[in-house]
Amino acid sequence: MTQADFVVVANRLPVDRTPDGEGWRRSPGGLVTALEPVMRSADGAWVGWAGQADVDVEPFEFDDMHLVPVTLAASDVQLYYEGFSNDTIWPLYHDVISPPTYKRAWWDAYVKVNKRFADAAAAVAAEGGTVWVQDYQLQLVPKLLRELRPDITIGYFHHIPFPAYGLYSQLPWRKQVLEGLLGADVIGFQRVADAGNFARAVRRQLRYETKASGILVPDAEGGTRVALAKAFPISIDAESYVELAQRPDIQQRAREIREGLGNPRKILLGVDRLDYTKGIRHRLKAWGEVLEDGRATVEDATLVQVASPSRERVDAYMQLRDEIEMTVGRINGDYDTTTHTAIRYLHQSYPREEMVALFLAADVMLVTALRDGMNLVAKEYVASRIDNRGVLVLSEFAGAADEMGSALLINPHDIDGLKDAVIRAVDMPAAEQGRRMRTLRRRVREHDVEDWSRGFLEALSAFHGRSSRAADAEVEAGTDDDQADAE
Ligand code: GDG
Repeated sequence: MTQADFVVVANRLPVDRTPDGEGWRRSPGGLVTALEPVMRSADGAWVGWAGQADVDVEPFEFDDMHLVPVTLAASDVQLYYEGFSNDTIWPLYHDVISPPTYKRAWWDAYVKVNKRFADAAAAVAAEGGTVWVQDYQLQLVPKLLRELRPDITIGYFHHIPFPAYGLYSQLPWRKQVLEGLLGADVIGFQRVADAGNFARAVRRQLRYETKASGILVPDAEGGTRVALAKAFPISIDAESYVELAQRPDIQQRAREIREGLGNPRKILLGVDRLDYTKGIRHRLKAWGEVLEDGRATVEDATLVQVASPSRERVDAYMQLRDEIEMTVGRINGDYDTTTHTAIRYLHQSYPREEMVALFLAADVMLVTALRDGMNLVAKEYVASRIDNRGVLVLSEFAGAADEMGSALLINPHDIDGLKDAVIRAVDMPAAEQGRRMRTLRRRVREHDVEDWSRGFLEALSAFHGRSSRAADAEVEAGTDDDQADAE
């Protein structure tokens, strides 16, 4: 295996097994698209799990990328992935919407597996190269990697929220996780507020000094280096959505979807992984009440809810599925007619072409997350609306709300407010839809995913190896309102 100047480390490799179990195919997802140009130009490598437990796979080439599989035993999947990542960190970082479970055996597995990823990255990175670590499953990798390979530049991007200090401080291993992340030269977050929460946790727990976006971290030689903690909001490959939306077969499919639903006057759409952070129950409740109040009928509007299967072996997800399916059954039982339905519920995954057809068919897109790092679906919907029509109803608790102020912003906990927004969206005049949609589309097309990765990597190469004095001048030029927070 050759060494690479640019290495991505993520929980999953960007490929899945083909159905025959013999070959590989690219897994859908924005991260692969975002990183493809850099991967190609830098002859990059990608370190990650291939998705099957207890299977050793040798490094291999795919689509001009060197893929370096990390093996996970079934017990690692259970303790590190389903346990610590998805039943401790995920609920804690999403504001404890579901209670996090703290288990020492899960933490031990998390440490062990993070070491394995760090070892694999250290082995594949070339002298003086760059490693970009992705997301909450690998928060300890930056520090472990720096210890193994002080010569390399390390970036980390956090795709989910970073919680307020009062919640973060519940974590029994709160210091170790902060130290793990601070091994990176640049720690990227979705929102300014996430970076602020992180800096506050560092000040409170580790007593390190912060200056604007810079954090002064003691280094192994008794000096200080500066790590940058800053927002780099992620985005989508907007042009690929535009291209799909322009395809006549996909437009035809959108018309078929409408007809298949009995041509209701309006179609409302929700697209989410089936996850308790996405506010699917709140959305169903609001829609059920709109029908109950007689403010809409099933001939007026149908809600299509795609809930793609997710984390099906974690208890909280099984319970959520039961609750949602019971609610859908009740609402449909009460309001369906022989020709029209209140909710078309689809617990399935679809190809991207079908998703775009759904976006084109939907007059109103409902994103009602209770907490969400960004929410790419909101951006995919507006990118697909080449007709400048349609209304995005967007939770203010999704990172996307920071950039998408022209959506109808809602608080999903306020069911009356959500109901009013749904009605307003359904009744919105075409001219207002156009004004809002044009602004939203401009933003997403200007700040696409390539812009995101370029911005992060430029900051990373500019910031690496700063002595605290060199960086001081720069960070002091910024304002330090974060420091002014009452602590
Ligand atoms: C995490 C953070 C952050 C969903 N169902 C199908 C399907 N999808 C696609 C969507 C979208 C992606 O999956 C989901 O992305 P989100 O951003 O909405 O949410 P998470 O999965 O929770 O992602 C999130 C993101 O990381 C990136 O940083 O925005 O906040 O939680 O692209 O379209 N795609 C297809 N079929 C489906 O059935 N093809």
